[in-house]
Amino acid sequence: MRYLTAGESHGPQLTTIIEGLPSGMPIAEEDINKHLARRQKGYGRGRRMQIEKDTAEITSGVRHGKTLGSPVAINVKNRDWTHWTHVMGIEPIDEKDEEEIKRKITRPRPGHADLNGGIKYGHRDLRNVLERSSARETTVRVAAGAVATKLLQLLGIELVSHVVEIGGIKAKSTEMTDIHAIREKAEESPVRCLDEEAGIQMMAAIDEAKKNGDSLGGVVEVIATGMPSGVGSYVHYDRKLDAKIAGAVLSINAFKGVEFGIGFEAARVPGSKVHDEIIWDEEAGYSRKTNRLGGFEGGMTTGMPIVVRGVMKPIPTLYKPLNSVDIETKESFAASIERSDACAVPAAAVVCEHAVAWELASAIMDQFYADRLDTLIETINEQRKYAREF
Ligand code: EPS
Repeated sequence: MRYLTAGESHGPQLTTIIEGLPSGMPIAEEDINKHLARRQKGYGRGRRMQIEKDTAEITSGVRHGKTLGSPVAINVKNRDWTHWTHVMGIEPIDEKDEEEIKRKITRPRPGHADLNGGIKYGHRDLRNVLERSSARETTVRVAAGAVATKLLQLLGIELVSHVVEIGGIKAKSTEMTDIHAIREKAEESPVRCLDEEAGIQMMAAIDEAKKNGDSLGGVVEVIATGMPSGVGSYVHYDRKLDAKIAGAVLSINAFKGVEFGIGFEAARVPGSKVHDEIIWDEEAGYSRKTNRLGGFEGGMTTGMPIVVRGVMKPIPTLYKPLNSVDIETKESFAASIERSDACAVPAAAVVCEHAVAWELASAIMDQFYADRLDTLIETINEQRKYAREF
């Protein structure tokens, strides 16, 4: 299974095309829209999110509510486009109008793709870089991930995301194990935090950062339950599923780190406190007494919940100016902005959830390929039975 995304932040629309879905899979625009709405929320978002109301329009690959097996195309309109029709127009413009229409950007923002992207593609108007490098693109990554989520649900696999840290404020580790209860609690919190007390402190920290013209990063966690064991492979580096997930998480805008289970803590404790003892019973088959490795051994799923955390740096678009250099004059200046999100960590948790969902669904399709949903379900159930009795 594969997908592409296209679209600029202030262009007419964003698009994703998904290829490789089985036929006969029920899917509706609402299955996507509910996740797009979750991504738009979160304490600390800026004014752009008041303009947008992200809504998916499926334009191919689905007939009467079910996938056909052909590519599924999904479009999401940018409402903000109406303010940018001239600046972001597709048609060529007269040189004499360039100055007025283009609103050329020659001042790269530190921490963004602006300068490197400009040099790389020869764009002396840095808008040509920032329009695509913008995290607006994560809208359609969530749309593709929402379709993957639907497929996973039909196979008995559920995902949830929550925020474990913002601006150095850490949530207490949760006692909750029921994924539905975790989901409910995360959705109730404006910062998607399961620890109410910490959530309040996170919001105060976001207010403080905003007041100071600053921004905050954090850590998000994604949990996935119900994955069959043995997905991915130890036999070759590029078939290890944890590595693929790590790559997907790091490809989210502003993500700088990733860990599974106890993660970096594994460097600090002996092996007896890292590895999970193996147990077996008739009903569940093989499982582990603990889940410190976060659902992976040897690049393969163990059947235990997958626990992935991603680190997001603070958004680099700051009201508090950082120094940079104008590429036309080579003079230094203090970068200032018109609008930004003081903190997008809660939204990024939803993006991360969908990035992980995509990798899980894609790995399942690679390993248990089926043209039809019904045969896919059968194959996965057989695999679960085989592994239980092995
Ligand atoms: C973003 C800058 C802001 C954010 C945007 C990501 O947009 P604008 O430049 O229009 O003010 O709101 O996020 C989204 C639009 C979104 O949908 O999440 C950036 O530079 O990455």
